[in-house]
Amino acid sequence: MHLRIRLTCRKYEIWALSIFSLVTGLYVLHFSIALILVNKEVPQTRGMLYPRESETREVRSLDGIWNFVRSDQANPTQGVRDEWYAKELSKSRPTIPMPVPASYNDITTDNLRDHVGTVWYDRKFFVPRSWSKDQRIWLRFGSVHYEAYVWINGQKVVKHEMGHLPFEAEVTDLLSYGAENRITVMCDNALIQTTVPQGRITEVPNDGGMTIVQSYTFDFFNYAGIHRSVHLYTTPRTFIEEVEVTTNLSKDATIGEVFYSVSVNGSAANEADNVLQIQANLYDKDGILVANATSDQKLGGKLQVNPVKPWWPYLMHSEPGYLYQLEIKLLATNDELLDVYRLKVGIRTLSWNSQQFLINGKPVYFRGFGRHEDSDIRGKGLDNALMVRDFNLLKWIGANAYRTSHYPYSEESMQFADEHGIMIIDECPSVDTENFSQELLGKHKSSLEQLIHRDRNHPSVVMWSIANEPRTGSVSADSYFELVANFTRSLDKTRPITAAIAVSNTQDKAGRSLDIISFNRYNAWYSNAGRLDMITQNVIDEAIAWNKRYNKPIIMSEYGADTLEGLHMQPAYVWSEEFQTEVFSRHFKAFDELRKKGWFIGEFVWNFADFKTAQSYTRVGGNKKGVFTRARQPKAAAHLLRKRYFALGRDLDQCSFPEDLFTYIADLIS
Ligand code: BDP
Repeated sequence: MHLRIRLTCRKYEIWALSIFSLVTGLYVLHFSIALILVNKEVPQTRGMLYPRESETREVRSLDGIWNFVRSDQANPTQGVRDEWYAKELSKSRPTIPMPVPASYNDITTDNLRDHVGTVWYDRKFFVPRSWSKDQRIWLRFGSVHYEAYVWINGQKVVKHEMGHLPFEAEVTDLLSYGAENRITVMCDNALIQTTVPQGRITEVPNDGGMTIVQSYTFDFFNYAGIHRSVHLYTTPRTFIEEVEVTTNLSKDATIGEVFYSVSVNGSAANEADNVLQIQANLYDKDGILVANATSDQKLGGKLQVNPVKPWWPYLMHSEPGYLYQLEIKLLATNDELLDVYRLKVGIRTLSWNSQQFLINGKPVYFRGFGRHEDSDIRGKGLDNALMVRDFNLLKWIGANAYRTSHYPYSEESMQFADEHGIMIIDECPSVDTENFSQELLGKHKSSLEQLIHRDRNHPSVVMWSIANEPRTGSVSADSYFELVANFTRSLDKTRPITAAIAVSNTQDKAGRSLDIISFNRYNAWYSNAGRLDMITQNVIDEAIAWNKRYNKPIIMSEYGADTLEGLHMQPAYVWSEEFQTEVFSRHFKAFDELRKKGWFIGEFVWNFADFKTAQSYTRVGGNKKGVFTRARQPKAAAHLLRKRYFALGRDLDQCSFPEDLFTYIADLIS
């Protein structure tokens, strides 16, 4: 039997055998010819507010060292069949220690890195006796890549497909209180043609017979595992389940408005004679109450702040990233306090037209990066030290934006971007999208639904990116992206939609459905390698062509050159630090020409830092297009880029130069 079918059966078997009874069907090969796509509903996420402590809520981390087992590649469903979740993993198989959060791939010294299929994690934890009292307990994962199955004390809890996005389930009735409990997670890294992102699994001959190989066209390593924190948290029986916030500013930007709407979950919400109320209090950075309101019956309302401090991006204002704290109190009829949840709110407006993108009425010129969540050893695992270092570098270099290429980044980094005034183009995990199918469309839409549900309250999120380098030249791409874009718009009308496109502007079929056109191009690298004299005019011509075709604002969302730190060659030669510096400089010339046209609104270097990819003869230990090394140290081009980003900041937004921007050379040069 062909492996794809065998794997299909195996996967099918997992679902059929599993206590989840989630029989979702076979892997299907899809051909994009004459595809008729139907706009079906997608499941809506509920709840999942970031876990925060308050006087009514407790949060407990389950991060730490877990026990880990890898399944046999040829037998990925064995653990489900043999019910490994029913007892400690170590009773079924020898376990090894595995850190959480982290990718598992680079932790061991054997070939776990290239494992395809399922792996298992478990750990024990105590639940205090006090938690048994009249409240609800939730288990929440920041992200598990790609698919997760979770059990508590051997009982099914939740299944979630799609990495980089949170999921949770109530576990109140599954826990033992004042006693030890066990959590078991099975994680599957297999990507196929109907996962987001797509991949392939094939069976190929090797020296030992046959082996299973995972392949994908996207250019970053398919790290897997429990990538972000695992939390247990408590809520009252009736609790604040959702908070949605939008903001507005008066024309002169002196008065701010915060619109909030709240959903409540719990029995008290359903009792006819119990009129729940929301008390909303808004505090400024010094903790001073600046606005408050008590909703009358409706679970929502408006707060007015006068005078307001709007949220501004870094280097566009002397006090960027200004955040208020919104306190939401849920009260019962008798004024009994049921629940309290607090979140940060930035007050700002976004608008766009065929030429510009504006924040608080001021045109924005993006100067930023495409990035990756990637580092040595921990792979894509959340790492606060790395996150803070990255933000320090972003600010050092004078960037005001980045794109979460090519998947949603951690919630902690979104909060950090809010605080620091870094604008985010928030990308869903659809990368190199092809072989468009109804099933893929459903999952693609679901990825956007989950992303928007998670990130809609972040002032830093200024745009949604619905794909990176989709194959938008095909006929089916036309209706596919129209459906994806319209769906995104139906969820959020306050932000524009883009996609980073790599097909030529004459072939593209997605641009008509977008608000802002972003294009990726590697002049002097993938085309005309080494030809520094073939960059500037090509970039100008292509940007003009995109604008002519769609009459929309244009961003260059990727450009760059692989660069081996420490390799110096004069005259510049590919892979050298001189070459990267020259490539940047030739692009800057093009960007300055384009800026004069009024509709060119941003430049994003590829990439912020070097990152790991699948093995290939074009990659030396990974993709080296970083302006910083993987260890987050600057390459020569970083110093050039820094001068440009601050020069743009001063010219466009009147920011001041850092004292060390220019190195003293001689009195003669000013
Ligand atoms: C672009 C992709 C990006 C790659 C980059 C490259 O969007 O993910 O890493 O090329 O090849 O096409 O460096």
